[in-house]
Amino acid sequence: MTSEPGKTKFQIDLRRHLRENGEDRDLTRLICEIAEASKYIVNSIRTGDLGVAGTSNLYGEQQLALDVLSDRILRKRLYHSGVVANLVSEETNDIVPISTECEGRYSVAFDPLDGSSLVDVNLAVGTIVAIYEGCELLQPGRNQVAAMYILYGPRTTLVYSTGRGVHEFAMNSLMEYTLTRENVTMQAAGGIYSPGGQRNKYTPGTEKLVSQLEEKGCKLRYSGGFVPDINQILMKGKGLFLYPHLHGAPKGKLRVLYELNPMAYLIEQAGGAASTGLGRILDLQPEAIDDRSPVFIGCKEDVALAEELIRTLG
Ligand code: AFP
Repeated sequence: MTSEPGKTKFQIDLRRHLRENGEDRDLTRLICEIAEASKYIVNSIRTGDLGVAGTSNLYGEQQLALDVLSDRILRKRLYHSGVVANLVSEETNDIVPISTECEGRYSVAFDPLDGSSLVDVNLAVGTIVAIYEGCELLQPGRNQVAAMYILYGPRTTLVYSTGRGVHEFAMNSLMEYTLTRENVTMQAAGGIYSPGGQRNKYTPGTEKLVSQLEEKGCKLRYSGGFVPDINQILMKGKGLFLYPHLHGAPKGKLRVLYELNPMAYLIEQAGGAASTGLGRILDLQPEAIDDRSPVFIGCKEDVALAEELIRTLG
């Protein structure tokens, strides 16, 4: 059977997918603007000097670190998109008002280049984005209207959800994002564990969890980049990532606004779960933009086991 031009799975681009999913025009625009920005970010990662912010390049020009550069690229796009009210970036950590109008606009929290220290050693990094309707950014993650990430690995992929499934796109040679996987779903329990934090700082509950996962034969897969680690779990449909509360760091390491909320939204959309160990990540009420939280995220049964052990053993 010959398929109608433009109808094959591989030819559905991001904008068309959003349109066919019946998404709001402005939200479509916002997601596509972020996708556009990522093309410049990937280009900087591939070709840019690995300079430290404030140093100059061969021509004596000021060089920017990749995370600072990525932040500027994304910020500029969002600023001129015409659909953003407020934004907050992990890079600057302050809420930037773009429009006084809240009605019909979106507020965006993003980490422009998560895991940026891994670029120097040529490991995968990513951009993570949380989108809310209106002006408020300090609200529970369950109120997100969309979340997405872009993974800069051997291939560049974009994963998004607007509450209607989780969909993956890959950047082709023309730098267009075309659909590769639609409605990604997760199984109930997994064979992978990604344990963040030093083990000698684990509490008894986490220690027991990790031992049980090891006894079950789970394989350790941890890259040090939140985006590739979550992407592996999401795309394989199995596994548990944890960055728990530690002795000396009761809130763990990862940030609620920029990292945990968007990833929790995507994982839940795919049928998984995300918990602090004591409750749902998406129900956290952030008090400050740089709030952190312990996290256990991935397959539902693995997260339930984590909650049981953290509740009983701490
Ligand atoms: P950086 O952005 O400082 O490199 O941190 C990356 C990150 O926030 C997240 O992407 C990883 O999952 C986590 O930290 C890794 O932390 P450890 O280096 O402590 O394993």
